[in-house]
Amino acid sequence: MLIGVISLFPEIFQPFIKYGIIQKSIKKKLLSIDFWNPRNYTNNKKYKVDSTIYGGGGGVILKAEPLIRSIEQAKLKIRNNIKLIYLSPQGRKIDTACINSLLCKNIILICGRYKGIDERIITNFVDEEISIGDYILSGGELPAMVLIDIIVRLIPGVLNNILSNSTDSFFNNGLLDCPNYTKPRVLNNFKGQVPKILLSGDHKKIQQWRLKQSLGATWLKRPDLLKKKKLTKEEKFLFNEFKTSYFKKN
Ligand code: 4FM
Repeated sequence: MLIGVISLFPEIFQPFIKYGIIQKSIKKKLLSIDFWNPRNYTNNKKYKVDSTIYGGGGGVILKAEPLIRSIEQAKLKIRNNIKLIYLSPQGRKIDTACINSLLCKNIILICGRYKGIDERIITNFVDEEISIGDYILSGGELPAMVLIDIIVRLIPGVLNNILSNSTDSFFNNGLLDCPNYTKPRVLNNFKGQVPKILLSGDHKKIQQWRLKQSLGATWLKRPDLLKKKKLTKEEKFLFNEFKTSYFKKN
């Protein structure tokens, strides 16, 4: 997968792409990330990339021409199957469906700064405007890294342990992950020791316990997710067991 990033501050991405699974997938050639800085594609002597907004009211936005040239350069390198994405709070809130639609594509991400970008970029070039949530950040760089991180984990071959991804929150068929424990077996003076069942070696029982805890965690922490989910007979049974012991304890 090829990712092109159009940003005034490509340095912000450097620590992010130098570590962990992003770096690994670049090394394995499963992923390539390139940067285009609108500052290098200005049409004026002062390298100006921003200008005031027509109609007044203050603030500046990114000018169209340096962005258009950056997009053209990025497209020269990436060439085919490109989806052009602009990250902004006005975009469609990122969700599973929207992520899946990006998976088989090369993408170009436009990171805005200041008060945004000239609307004609969105009208003429952008395929999808995406938001990572209802809050205002100071630029599109963090949202771009969030999006890259989400996508990279889903590229086949990137996570060597395919199971660890499929049991993560939201891929565990719409339920939150169950609690997990590791060594040491006992942490003195702390609440919540390792449940005995996890040490039993009984895989069937362990799998049931995990499903029950997932149902319980989703019920307590994200009831909105549980409402969306249709439970199987077994899940209903385990969920009832969870609630019974929860109400007994509280
Ligand atoms: C975006 C600031 C463009 C300035 C932003 C410009 C955001 C979000 C966000 C900030 N992006 N989800 N929330 N961007 O806040 O995606 Cl020009």
